[in-house]
Formats: sequence, C-alpha cells, structure tokens
Amino acid sequence: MVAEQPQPVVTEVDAIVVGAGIGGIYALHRFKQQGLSVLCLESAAGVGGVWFHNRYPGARVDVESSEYCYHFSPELFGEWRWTERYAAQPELLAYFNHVVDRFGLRGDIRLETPMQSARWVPHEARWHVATATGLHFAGRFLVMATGNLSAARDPDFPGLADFAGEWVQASHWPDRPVDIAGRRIAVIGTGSSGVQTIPVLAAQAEHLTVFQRTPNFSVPARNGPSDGALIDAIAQDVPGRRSHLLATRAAITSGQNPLLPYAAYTEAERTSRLEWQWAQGGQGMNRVFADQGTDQLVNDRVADFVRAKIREIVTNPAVAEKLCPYDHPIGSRRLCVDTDYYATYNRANVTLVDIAADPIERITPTGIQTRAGHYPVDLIVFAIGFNAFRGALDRVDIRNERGATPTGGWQRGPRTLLGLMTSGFPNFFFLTGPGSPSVLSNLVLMNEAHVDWVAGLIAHMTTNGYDTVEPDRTAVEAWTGTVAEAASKLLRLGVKNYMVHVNADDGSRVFMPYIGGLDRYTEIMRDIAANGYPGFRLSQLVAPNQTAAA
Ligand code: N01
Repeated sequence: MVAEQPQPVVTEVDAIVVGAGIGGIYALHRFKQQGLSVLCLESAAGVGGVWFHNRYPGARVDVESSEYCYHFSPELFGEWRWTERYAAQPELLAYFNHVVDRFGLRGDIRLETPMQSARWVPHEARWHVATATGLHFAGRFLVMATGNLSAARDPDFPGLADFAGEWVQASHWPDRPVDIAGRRIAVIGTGSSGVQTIPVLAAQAEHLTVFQRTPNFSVPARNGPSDGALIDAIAQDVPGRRSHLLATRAAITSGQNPLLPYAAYTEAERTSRLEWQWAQGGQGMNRVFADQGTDQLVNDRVADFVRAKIREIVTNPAVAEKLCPYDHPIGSRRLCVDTDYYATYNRANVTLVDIAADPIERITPTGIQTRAGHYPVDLIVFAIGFNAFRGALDRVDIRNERGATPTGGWQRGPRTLLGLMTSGFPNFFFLTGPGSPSVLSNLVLMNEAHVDWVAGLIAHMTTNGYDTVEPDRTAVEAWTGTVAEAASKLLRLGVKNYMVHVNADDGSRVFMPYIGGLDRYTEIMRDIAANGYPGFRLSQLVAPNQTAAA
C-alpha cells in the first residue's frame, strides 16, 4: 500500500512580496496600509537587501543620504538623522531595520525563508509559492522585490577550489570578522565595489594587489558630516520634496544646474564648471554639460579632465596610465564615487596588475598566477559584479500555466511593460526591473514610485471587480521599442557593461534600463493609471461566488 503524501499546508494572503530590501519593505508597508494581507519572504537572516549583504569594508552609498532614503513618510524623514553625507553600510542597515520596526513590519517578514518556486494557477487566480524551508503560500499577487544587482556573479577561476587561503565575495561579505590586518590581499574587480573597498583594505593589509581588467572613471565622494540644516529644510515639506525628486531625471539632484550644452559656456566657464564639480565630489560629474552623454567631443573634454586628475594624484606615471580609462566615454559605465581611490596607488604596499595585458591564468594553492607572474596571497576578494537585471529572477523557478519562465523570451533582451511586468505572467510584478529607470536612478525613490503604482493598480482592480492583470503582448513590444529608442543616440550603448545586453546571434546591443528619465517615466506611469491602464489586460478569471480554492 502506497503511503498517502501529506498535503502541504498552504497559507493564503493577498500579496506575496519576495525580498525585504528597499522595495520589499516599502511594498509590505504600502500594501498593508491599503488593507491587503501581505507576507514577505527573505532569504537572508536580516532585512536590508543589498545593504544586508554588501558589508565589505568601505561599503557606502554613492547617492547623498539626504536623497537616498524613503520619502513616503514625513515623520520617518524628520526623525532620522544621517551622520554622513554618504551613509556607510552599518548606518543604512540600521535605517532599514528602524523602518521595519517603526511601521510594525517585522512580524510579516519570514527571514531565512528563500522562495524556491512559484506557479500560477489560473482557475484560482493565485500564485502558489514554495520556499526552500518547505513552506507553501498562495497569493493573488506575487511581487519580486529582489533587485537588479543582487545575484552575485560567482567566481569561476580555475584552481579556486585548491586555494589554501580564504576567499570572499564583496557582495556577500561574511557576517563574521574577516582578518585584513597583516595579510596579503588580492582584489579582483574595479567597479564601484572594488573602488570602495580597495583604499580601506590597503590601509590595513600587509600588501594589497589589485587585479584590474578595465579601468573605470572614479570621482571623489568628498564625504563628510551630513548637512543637518539641509535635512531640516527638506523635513519641512517632504511630500513636496518627493514630488520634486520624482520630477527630475534620476532623483539625484546634487551637482550643477541649470544644465546647458557645452557650446553655451565660454572656455573659462567650462573649466570652472569641471573644477567646481571635482571639488564638490559625487555623481554630478555626469552632468557638467547637457550633451556630454551624446556628443563624443564634449565627453572627451570631461574624460580628459578626469584623466588629468588621475595623473596629478598618482605619482608613478606608469601606474597612473594604467588607471586611466580610454576604452569608454565617461558616464557610459556607472561612474564610481570614491574616497582616496587613486591616492591608494601611491602606497608602498599596493600593486596594480593590468589583467587585460597580463591575464589571470589560474588560482594556485598559494596565490594568483597570471601569464607573467605569480602573486602570493592569503585572502582573495572577488568584486566581480552581478548577473544584473535577470539574475534574481532566474535563480528561482517561476512558471506560468504553460510552464514558461518570465525571462524565457528575453534572448534578445528584456521584454517588459514599464519594467514591471512581462506578458504571460498575470499578477506578477518585478520592482525596478529592466525597462524602468532602475539602476540609473536613486533606487529608493524608484522603488517608492513602483510600489505606489502597483498599489494603485491593485486598488483599481479591487474597486472594479478584476482579479487578474497581465500586459498585452503588443504593449510589451511597444514599450521595449520605447526603451530602445530612448537609448539609441547615447554613447553608452556601444560600451560593454552590465546595463547592456548583447544579442548572441548578431552582436547587436540592447540597453536594458529606460534612459528617458525618471521624470518622463513617472509621467507615463501616471497617464497609464489615469486612463484605466491601457496595455494592461484586466479580467476576472474566478467568478465572485467561487472560493479561490474551489
Ligand atoms: O560590479 P561591476 P560592482 N576577471 O560589474 C571585473 C552598484 N553598487 O559590484 O569591467 C576579472 O561594476 C569587471 O571587469 P570588466 C552600482 O550600481 C553601488 O563593482 O568587466 N575581472 C569590473 O571591474 C554598481 O555599478 C554601490 O572588465 C572581472 C568588476 O569586476 C553596481 O552595483 C557600491 C571578472 C565588476 O564591476 C555593480 O558594482 C557597490 C573576471 N572574470 C556597487 N569578472 C554604492 O552605492 C568581472 N570582473 C556605493
């Protein structure tokens, strides 16, 4: 006799939110406020998302703290005091924990409960979600708040398994002390993470060897105490500030305004704008001239300026030259924001290895073997980035009733409507997805905008008796075209980086985020909502008198 399998106990909620990071925390709060039952699944042992995992030495935000924080609650904004212009990871983690407790959300978050699979069950109009811990949930809406830069790229260097020392990933830095002092350390990768951690590690290590494949442009953060007077002034009218930020290109406003094209300035004014921005620090170097992202000659002027600064700072001319990026326009890859990055290469205990010229062949038991030499190390830090945009969707098994996965049709780049939904997947949202301004913008405000919009859509469905929403295929194709068109004239489209999808068949490129601006994007979202959600198919799959489980 075959033993009967016990039926899993299924907990029913209105919305299942996956991820307790920036977007997930706000989604949980916002949906609860509108009367929905909500559950948030989180794989980590704590809340905070990227700010839980990215605890490498030197990790801090590169958008100013007065902007990189929630604006949905004036009270929350007014009561929190940032200590630094750019908050460090521990302070950010404390902030997200504070938000969770302040709004009574902790009880709705299941920590160490990774979502494993999700299935759409049409006759119930429900997503059935199973966790790696053996729990089962059913929800009308499934909201992936899993981020775009959260699925770390795993190191696959030959020989790593035989390395006798220790290795860590910057983006999943262990939650335990990692010895730095007195050790010989290697950092592989010089994106934002590498650029932030290299100076901090160098200050303690016996020796630090940096393995750089592509130099990136980096500008000084000029970090310091936060501007209390500025924060107090914003606190007087947080809703006004929020609307203002959402009506800007990226909700990152530090820098110079008004922004005119290069030709509008005299030569003396151009130099003074560049010098002012360098002295000011931060992402504003992307916005010194309105046309620096589209006109190669203008871009060259900004890039030459930063390269001259690198040569001024780095005393060894050969090292300075290796650090100067020539292969991409400035701003075409994410601009790094650093504290003492270039000056770190003046230290006697720091070596720069150009692995474009001298590639890593393998990891040995005692260090790193390049074509030209062997570098003995005790600790390897991999700062090699993420499987951007789709990595967090691909690492779980999400299927619609035909067995398809959300990214299954994305061979030639993501196909989304508003970077929030894809066709064939009813009631399935991914916050700040490809096709939205996402990583080009301040992700706290971007998440707020997405969550508010989804909350409005759910309210509209409830009011009008719909249980299912799904984007039309034609609307998805049209939006995918809009995203491509917005990027078509940009210098950055031709540059290799995690924002660009390269088609395997013909090598053509797709810029994944929507670069038309958060201002334009939020206008489009508002219009769609105001006009009854054109492009989104609203329907009623389950008759009102049927119970969901019937
Ligand atoms: O990742 P990246 P990241 N062998 O992809 C190199 C956000 N962020 O974690 O350029 C050798 O930028 C790779 O080389 P190449 C922010 O949006 C924010 O640093 O491909 N090297 C590159 O140098 C940022 O843009 C903050 O040639 C290899 C590096 O690794 C995004 O996260 C802080 C390699 C990866 O750079 C990602 O930044 C940190 C290999 N096999 C991150 N594979 C703040 O807010 C990759 N590389 C402060």
